[in-house]
Amino acid sequence: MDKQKTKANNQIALAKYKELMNLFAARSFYKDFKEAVDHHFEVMLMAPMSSGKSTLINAMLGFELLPTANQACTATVYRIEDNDIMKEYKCRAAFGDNISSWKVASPQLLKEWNSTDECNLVEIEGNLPFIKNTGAKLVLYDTPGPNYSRDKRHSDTLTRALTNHQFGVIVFLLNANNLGTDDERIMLNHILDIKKSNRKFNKRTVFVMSKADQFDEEDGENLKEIMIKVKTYLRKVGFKSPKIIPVMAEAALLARKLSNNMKLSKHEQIDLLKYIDQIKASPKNVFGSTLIDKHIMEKIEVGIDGLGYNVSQDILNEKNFEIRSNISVSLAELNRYLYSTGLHTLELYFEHLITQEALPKTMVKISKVLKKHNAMSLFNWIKLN
Ligand SMILES: Nc1nc2c(ncn2[C@@H]2O[C@H](COP(=O)(O)OP(=O)(O)OP(=O)(O)O)[C@@H](O)[C@H]2O)c(=O)[nH]1
Ligand SMILES: [Mg+2]
Repeated sequence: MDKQKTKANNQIALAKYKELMNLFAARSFYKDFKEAVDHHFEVMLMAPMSSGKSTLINAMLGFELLPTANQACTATVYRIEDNDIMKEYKCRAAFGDNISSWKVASPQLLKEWNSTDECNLVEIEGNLPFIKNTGAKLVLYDTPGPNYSRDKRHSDTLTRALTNHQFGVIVFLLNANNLGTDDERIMLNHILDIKKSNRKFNKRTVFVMSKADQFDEEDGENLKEIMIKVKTYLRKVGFKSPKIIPVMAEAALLARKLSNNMKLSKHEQIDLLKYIDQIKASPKNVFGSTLIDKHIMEKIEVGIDGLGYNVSQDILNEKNFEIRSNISVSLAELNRYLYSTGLHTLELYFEHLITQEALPKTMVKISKVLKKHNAMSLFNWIKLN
C-alpha cells in the first residue's frame, strides 16, 4: 500500500516538475518573471553644494570613483545601480540625446565627463560591496548641489528629477560645517512643496548629518545635544518625525581604502590617524547620537561591539594593515572604526528599507505574474511539499 502511495506521489512530483520546466521554457513567462524581479529601490541624495554627497557614495563604494572637491563639484546627475554579482564598474553618459556605449568606469573618465557642459546624466553599474539587495536593487542618485538662491535652473532640474522618477527615499544631507543656511532651508521647503502639490509623491526623507567628525567633544560640542536641536529644527520646518544618521564619510572612505589595500597619500595617512584618535576617544559617539528606530540600532550594535561582518575574529585579528611605517591596525580594529563612523548604520538602514518597502512590492509583482500564467496552483503545491 505504502509502495503504491510513494509511486503515485512520485508521478505527481514528476508531472509538476515538467509543468514547472514548461513554464520557464515559455518565453513570455520568463520575460514577465524577469521584469517582476527586476525591481529598483531608488534613493536620491540631495543637499547644498559641498555637503559631502559624492564622498558618501565613494565611501560606500570603498574608493574614490565620483569626483569630489571643496567647491561646487558635481556638475551632472549620477545614477549608480548596485549589482551584487558584478566584479567591475561600468559606466555610460548621456550628452543631450546621444548616449555613449558602456565603458569600464574610472575616476579619470568620470572627471572628464563631469567637466563637459553637454553631459547631463552619467550611469554607473557595479557592486556596492556592503549592501545586500534583497528583493530590489538599490539605485543611488548623486545630484549637483545647487546654489539655490542664485540659479533657478538647478531647482528646476531637481523638481524634474524628483517628480519623474519612482524614488524610494530622499536622503537629505545636513552639513555639520554649515547647518541652517538659507540654501538648506530653501531645499527643505522645496521638498515639502512638492509633497503638498503632488498627491502621488509619498517618498519619505531620511537625514544624514554629514561630516560628523567636525563636532569635537574636547571643544565642548556634544553631538547628542546637537542632534536633538537639529531634530527640533526639522520638525519646525515641517518634517514630522525626522530620522537622522550622523556619518563620518571621509573617515569611512579612508578606512575602506586601507582595507582594500589601496595606497594612502601622506595627507590621507595623517587624516586617518586623526579620525582613529577621535574614534578611540569616544567609540560610540556617532552611533549613540543616531536618531532612528531602536530595533534597527540594536541590530547594528552587535557590529560595533566587535562582531561585525560575520568574519572569524581570529582572521580579523591576524590581518594587519600599515597606515604608515610602524603604525598598523588589524582588520578587526578597522571594522570597529567603520561601525563607529556611522556609514554602516546608513547602509544597514538602506537594507532595512529595501526589505520593508521594496520587497513586498516585488512579491506582489511576482504573484501577479504567477496568476497571469496560471501558475499559482503549481507554486502552492511546491510550497506544501
Ligand atoms: N571633515 C570632513 N570633510 C568631508 C567629509 N565628507 C566630505 N568632506 C569634504 O567636503 C568637501 C565636499 O565634498 P563633496 O563630496 O564633493 O560634496 P558634494 O555634496 O558632492 O558637493 P557638490 O558636488 O559640489 O554638490 C570635500 O572637500 C570633502 O573632502 C567628512 O566626512 N568629513
Ligand atoms: Mg558632488
